Amino acid sequence: MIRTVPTTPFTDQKPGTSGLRKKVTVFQQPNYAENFIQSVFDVVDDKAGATLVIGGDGRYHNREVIQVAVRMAAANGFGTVIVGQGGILSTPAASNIIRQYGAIGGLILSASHNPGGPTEDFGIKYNIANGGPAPETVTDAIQARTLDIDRWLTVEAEDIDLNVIGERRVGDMTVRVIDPVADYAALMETLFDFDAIRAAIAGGFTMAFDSMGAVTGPYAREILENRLGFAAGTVRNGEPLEDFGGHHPDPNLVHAHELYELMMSPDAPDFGAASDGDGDRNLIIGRGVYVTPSDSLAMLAANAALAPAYRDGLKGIARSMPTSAAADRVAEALGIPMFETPTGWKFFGNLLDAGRVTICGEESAGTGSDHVREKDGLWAVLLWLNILAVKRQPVMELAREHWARFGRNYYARHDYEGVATEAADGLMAQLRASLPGLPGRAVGPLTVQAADDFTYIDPVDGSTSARQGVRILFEGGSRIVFRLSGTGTSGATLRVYLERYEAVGGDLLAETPDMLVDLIAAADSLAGIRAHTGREKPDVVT
Ligand code: G16
Repeated sequence: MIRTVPTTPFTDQKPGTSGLRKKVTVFQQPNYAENFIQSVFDVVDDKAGATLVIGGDGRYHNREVIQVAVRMAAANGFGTVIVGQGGILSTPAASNIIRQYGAIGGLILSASHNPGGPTEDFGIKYNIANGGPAPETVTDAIQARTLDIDRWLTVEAEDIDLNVIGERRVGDMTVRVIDPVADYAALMETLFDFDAIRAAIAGGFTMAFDSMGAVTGPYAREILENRLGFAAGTVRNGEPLEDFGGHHPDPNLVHAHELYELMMSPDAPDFGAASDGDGDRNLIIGRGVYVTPSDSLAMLAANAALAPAYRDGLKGIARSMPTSAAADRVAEALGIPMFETPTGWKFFGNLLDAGRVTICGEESAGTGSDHVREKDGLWAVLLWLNILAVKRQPVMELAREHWARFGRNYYARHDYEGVATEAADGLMAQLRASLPGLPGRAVGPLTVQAADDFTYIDPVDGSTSARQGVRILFEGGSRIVFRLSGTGTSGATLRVYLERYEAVGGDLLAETPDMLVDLIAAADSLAGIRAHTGREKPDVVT
């Protein structure tokens, strides 16, 4: 029996860079999650009898919302819901399952790298039939619906047992609880040379993988320890916990500092990696060398042909605008197209579907390929392992050879978190207003060559996305980008992206902070960061 529950709109349900993210307490308000889920269902065409995937990163409130969503899916006419055992599906695994089982879409319950727990963050994201995040046309329609919604639909039914694999009925709908890992692990075996990696391990190659108490634990244990044969204990913090063990599951040098310290110590294994809350981000650290996400994209692209899936070469590479131009030089050398998109994986979907790119990456620790339509943390780790196993080279040597061939894009991102929204908006407004007068202006030893607010015109469907970040380009190839994060849940986060290119023959082995001193000073002088935010230094440097 379908029950219609009257409701009134919430005005704060605009999806951000990656779905709707709020504090758990916001999602716990009566009707809050229900309104958003119903708004999604109201904009999905052809759902009668269709398959929907539901899964999440296991954070606090995951199971409750899954039960609500299952009942609502039954009332909205879906034929089948596929859900991961325990309510678990990493974001890339969910993307794969949507594609593999021909689902119409999926609800991914995650706030990604944001902390979890009763007072922390929760999120809901809708992915479409290609397995990728809903594009802006869809998220705009969802938001519009949240503003005039007046009812949501559900059925009277008991909670389903999420812990037991198998089929159940909820109303007229079938619910399949599946092993969250099996299909994903099988896909990885088709992409990479597992035998080459096994041979390297047999030859003494070691690694440490930090799951950060989040969703990748079961995936990493199965693939790295069970299938590849890394020693037990290679996967650390491998149990998905509702509060991630109190950690911030963001794989960067601040939050994964234990791994970083290990990799810089004399006891370091050959390779270190970490993944985030929902398994789509990655951190790569070689013995004694941190690889920035932008460099990782470039190095993976340059060597991808060593993995079976990419043996025939890449069709093209895409990166988000704030990501460094390191990959651009690889694309040029390979003679393939390079695309620059706004921040947000959803912007890669059209390029991947149209077969114009094979590999994509972002400075925010996301890399992936056309095997799914999400960034994929373990995929990046496995491609690194495949490359290192074939080349039989330490990360440090591979990185040095790469820079010697292509030059080096020194890069850092400075985050100012929890800034008052008005202060952050004021800073961006003043910066935007100053753009026309900047070209030609000297800032310390630097001279502005060009300055704009990035606008993207999608080469596949022609859609335009404006105001995607302020770019200030200097003579000589250095660059500063300013934008406000679209994934935070309290106040605003100002992101300042700093990049300096050092050509072949230049100073390729310097310390990054030393190389960025002039740019850091220029960022403050151009944007008045201290004056607007009252902050003396960034909260996080990655
Ligand atoms: C999301 C998006 C990414 C984006 C990142 C940072 O990642 O999927 O494409 O680069 O947010 O966005 P922002 O700078 O707006 O905070 P995730 O891992 O949080 O889903």
